[in-house]
Amino acid sequence: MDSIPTVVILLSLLFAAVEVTGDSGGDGRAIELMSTVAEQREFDYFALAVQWPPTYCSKSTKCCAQSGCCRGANSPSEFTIHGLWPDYNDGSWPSCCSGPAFDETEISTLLDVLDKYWPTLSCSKSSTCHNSKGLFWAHEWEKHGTCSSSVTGDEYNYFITTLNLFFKYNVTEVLFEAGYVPSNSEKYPSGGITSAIENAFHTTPQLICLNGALEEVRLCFTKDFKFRDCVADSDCPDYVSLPEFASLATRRTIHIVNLDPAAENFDYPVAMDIRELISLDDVMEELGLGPNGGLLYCMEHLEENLDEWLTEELENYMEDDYLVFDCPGQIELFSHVPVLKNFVEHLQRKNFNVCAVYLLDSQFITDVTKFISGCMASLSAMVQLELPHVNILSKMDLVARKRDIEDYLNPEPQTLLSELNQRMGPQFQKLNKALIELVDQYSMVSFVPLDLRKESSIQYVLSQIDNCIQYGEDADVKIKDFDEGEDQD
Ligand code: U2P
Repeated sequence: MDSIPTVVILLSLLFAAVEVTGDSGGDGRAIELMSTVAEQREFDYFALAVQWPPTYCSKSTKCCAQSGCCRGANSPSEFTIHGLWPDYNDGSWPSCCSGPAFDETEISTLLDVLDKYWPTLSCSKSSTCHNSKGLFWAHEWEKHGTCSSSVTGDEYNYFITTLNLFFKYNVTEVLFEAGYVPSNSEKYPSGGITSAIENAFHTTPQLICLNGALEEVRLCFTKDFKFRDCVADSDCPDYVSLPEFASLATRRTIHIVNLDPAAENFDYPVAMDIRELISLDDVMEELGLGPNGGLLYCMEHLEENLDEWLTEELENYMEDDYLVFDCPGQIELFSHVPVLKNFVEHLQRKNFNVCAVYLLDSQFITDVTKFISGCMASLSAMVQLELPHVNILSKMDLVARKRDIEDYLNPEPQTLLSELNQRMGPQFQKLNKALIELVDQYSMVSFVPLDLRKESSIQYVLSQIDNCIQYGEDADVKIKDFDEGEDQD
């Protein structure tokens, strides 16, 4: 399968790049196609599978709007439903039985509850039994719900039955009360977790683990919803973790590329560095140029060496890599000098998805005139680079009076105009109006605040950039015949 790399460009000036392949983000569940099986023999019992989202989400490296893994501070903090599965006593299960295809309108009254307690955790769309891709709920209904209809009835009843079981047997509550609380440092005995559930429900659960972390608890029921033993054994080691949500920002592999020949120190590793090609100090010394002329000389040298230096360096970053190009802040690079435009085109020719991220220092925004000037600089980069573009108000953690800045996050054009008119002489009124209309037309008056101290803020910024570059939305379909009894994850 061809890889479709992705690039983010951060300006102001940071230039960021992401490279994404057709990898599914480790979510096999969502990318397999299944063939429809018309009739299957009657099942023997039910398994209710509830999953621990932080463990499930530790597999995914991508964010997208639909994924419960990407809700930052609002990410699920308890076990959520994976599915209610009809099973056979021999350890196999029926799937994709004849029955109506998933219809969201059937469960429209349950959507809020399902979104919270049965969230989609993956970014890839789930395979349905009719060789198409859809919601996770569609997958669970068509694969399992259709095979349990002798007991759970139609689609609405399948979902309501599952929700009722989930609420009645609250695995999260049982484990938390027994002291098995989320922790990134503790390990808990699997036997203790099993005992806690046995004490509460008088049944033995099946525990499923991923890399030593508890991923799923399965409770088994007879067809009249009395507890019974599951057929398969737990697959967990003796001691397991129950991890807390880990930041996607820290889990994603990001490579920083320095494009500033005048940069001095970095507190983080730099994967590629223009200074290996050319440095401003050398240019100033050898050619007798000043800092600005020297910088432009360096950038033009970079342009001339795109094929050799950049192409060669980029070869080290193929599979699923996310590159951030940190650009020098000189405005001319984004207004009329074509170096960065050519740089971007080079990346695009190499099949990268590229996005510009414009960072405006929030401390700079002390009044409306500065805000408009920041917008114009960003607009100029937008026009020059012709890229999907995200505007960020950075360093929000350093702003003393947050309320003053918040007014600029999504301001009314009319309010901006009257503030501008108040600050400037009457002869500028026409110009002010034209400026505000321009800024409004280009949707520039919308900044995402970034506060580095807040996980939710970082997650939000990442999700904006991910949407922009379609990071995580390019999973290819692995075509695979559905084999009854085969693991789908
Ligand atoms: O365990 C991996 C996947 O196999 C399916 N499964 C597992 C056990 C069981 O009793 N019944 C069953 O269907 C699940 O597939 P999914 O619903 O995710 O497609 C489970 O994830």
